[in-house]
Amino acid sequence: MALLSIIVAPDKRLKVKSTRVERVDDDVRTLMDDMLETMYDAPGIGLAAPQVGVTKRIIVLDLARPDEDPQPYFMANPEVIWTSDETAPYEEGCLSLPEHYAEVIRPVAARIRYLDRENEVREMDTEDMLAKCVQHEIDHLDGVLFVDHISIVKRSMILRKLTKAKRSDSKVSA
Ligand code: GNR
Ligand code: NI
Repeated sequence: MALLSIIVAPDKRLKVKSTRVERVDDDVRTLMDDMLETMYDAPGIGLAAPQVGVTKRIIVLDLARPDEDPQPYFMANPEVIWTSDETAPYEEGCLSLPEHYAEVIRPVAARIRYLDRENEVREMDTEDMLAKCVQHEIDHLDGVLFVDHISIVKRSMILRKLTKAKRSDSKVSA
């Protein structure tokens, strides 16, 4: 197991469309395990491979609370195959947009098809926070961040602050 470093926006690597995995083999499983460890360490409730510099369609999730048993999901090539007509706002955060939050409107329920850790095709019905999180992770695989769903004014403000933070970080470490 290894901790991977998480890419922070603005960064071109977060805008790339990731490619499908052919099959979930040992290499993909190792990446999934490292991503899960990185996500727990952050901590976060989801992580997509492009956030750790790998442009493959792989995500991990675990929405269990700290006092509950872990409940990790490993997904390759996840696809949204149905969404509810009903939408609702939900306050989203992102490990690639640290310390910034905004309300994003998405469907409240979604059916997802994916390959699991054993390379088996599965379908899962999600709702509420899980549905929001899966849609957020699949967006990453298409180079989309939650700020791409909010007003350009709010998006520009968040990205400007992150650009400034990067500049002052590099001054400290230089
Ligand atoms: O840890 C995370 N929390 C979160 C909260 C609301 C909606 C989505 C998320 S996902 C985020 C981790 C992350 O950046 N995944 O890509
Ligand atoms: Ni994210």
